[in-house]
Amino acid sequence: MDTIAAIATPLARSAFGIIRLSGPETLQIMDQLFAPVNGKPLSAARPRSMVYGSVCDAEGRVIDHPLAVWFAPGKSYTGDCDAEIHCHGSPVVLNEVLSAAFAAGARQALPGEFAKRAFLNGKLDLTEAEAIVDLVDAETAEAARNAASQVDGALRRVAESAYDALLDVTSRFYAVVDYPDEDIADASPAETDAALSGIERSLSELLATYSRGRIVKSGVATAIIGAPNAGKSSLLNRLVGYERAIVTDIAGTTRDTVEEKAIVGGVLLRLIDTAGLRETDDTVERLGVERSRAAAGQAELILALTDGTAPDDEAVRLAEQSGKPWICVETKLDLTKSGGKREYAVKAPVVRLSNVTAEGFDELEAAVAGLFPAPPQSGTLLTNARQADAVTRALEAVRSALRALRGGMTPDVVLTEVEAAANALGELTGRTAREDMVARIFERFCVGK
Ligand SMILES: Nc1nc2c(ncn2[C@@H]2O[C@H](COP(=O)(O)OP(=O)(O)OP(=O)(O)O)[C@@H](O)[C@H]2O)c(=O)[nH]1
Ligand SMILES: [Mg+2]
Repeated sequence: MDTIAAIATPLARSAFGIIRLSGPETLQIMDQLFAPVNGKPLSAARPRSMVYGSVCDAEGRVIDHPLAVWFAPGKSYTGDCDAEIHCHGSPVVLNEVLSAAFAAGARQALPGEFAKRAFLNGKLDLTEAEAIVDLVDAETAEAARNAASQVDGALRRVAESAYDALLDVTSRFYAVVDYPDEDIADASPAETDAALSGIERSLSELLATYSRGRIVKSGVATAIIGAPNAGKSSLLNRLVGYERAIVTDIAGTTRDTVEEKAIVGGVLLRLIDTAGLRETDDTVERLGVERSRAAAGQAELILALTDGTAPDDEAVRLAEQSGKPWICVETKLDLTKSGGKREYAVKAPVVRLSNVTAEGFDELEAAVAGLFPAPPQSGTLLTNARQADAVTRALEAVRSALRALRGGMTPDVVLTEVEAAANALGELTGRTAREDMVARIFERFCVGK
């Protein structure tokens, strides 16, 4: 195994920047690069304690005065010997120090290579490794909280306990199949049924978290539709907090779709502002209107706008027919307050708001939060398709095993299904993951992770 090095922080001017090393040569390389002020080499310093000193470039000229720390094998992130150099955050300094590390024998780390080594050394399972990426990429507090408890093993524990329960079932079967003459207290079909039913329940609960997990991680695709001048672009701008889209009093201002993310009611929305829905002879606008309909078709949430001063309910009808979650939004409340309220006979929350005064936005936030309620506890949300796929296959196999058992099939048929379930769950945590799959997961990481 060789020793790898990478810049672990963004290459931008900042207070600090960190270079990370891992592998058997780490301490030799550090002793060449880094001269502690106390005169003792870093390798003689206590692990896990910061040492102040200077670093030199490849020609031996001092380039920075950083802090350095090393971690002993077995007591490090990767499980191998690791070190970090905390430099001042100058991209030039960081690149020079990295070059000096290469000159001293390290090589550039590949994306995710530190985390992959940690996985191969048994320091992390795949759910924990994936959660590190999710934590760094988190766009809402809920996403960060979920990722943080997954880094801490929340999902691994659920998966492992189901995995262990499956192994327990298989081991009883093997005992009976392999030693038919021994008087082994084999599990009765009723006990096996109870064990498998328990696993079935916990896996289906886990799988049910995926819809929330996807929302938490990737956000909800949200189409803002309505007649021209209904206030779609004004609403987008309000929600994102700056003048993202052009707003004018000319009907047909927005032609193309405009996308921006915003957190509304604690939910990350991927908002799509669209062209106003109307019949038109203008070629460009007509293409825009087609895009509006397509956006509504692909959305997971529709905000159907209707202008409180000029009722036109086409968007409301479109949303209602879509069968998707939607909110009926009447705009221009500041102009309609004195008049009577229009009533909407719709099966969706109705919100009246003003893009000018911002009145009614709390109600909009509440309506979104009501459509996508947060689960009571986080940490065991499945957040990616790979995880959901593994759990789906495990669940299907457990259900087949139960069917075989209840249908009075021979034990080996049940056993085959139980083993298939254990294998699928093993992929979730990485116990039984194939090498190419593991490689693909870590390629998603950035360099230095
Ligand atoms: N008084 C008032 N004016 C609003 C409100 N919302 C939008 N407007 C005005 O209505 C006009 C149209 O607003 P836009 O946000 O461009 O409407 P749009 O739905 O994006 O229109 P198109 O892009 O043409 O489809 C602008 O003059 C806005 O200032 C509101 O809540 N109250
Ligand atoms: Mg617009």
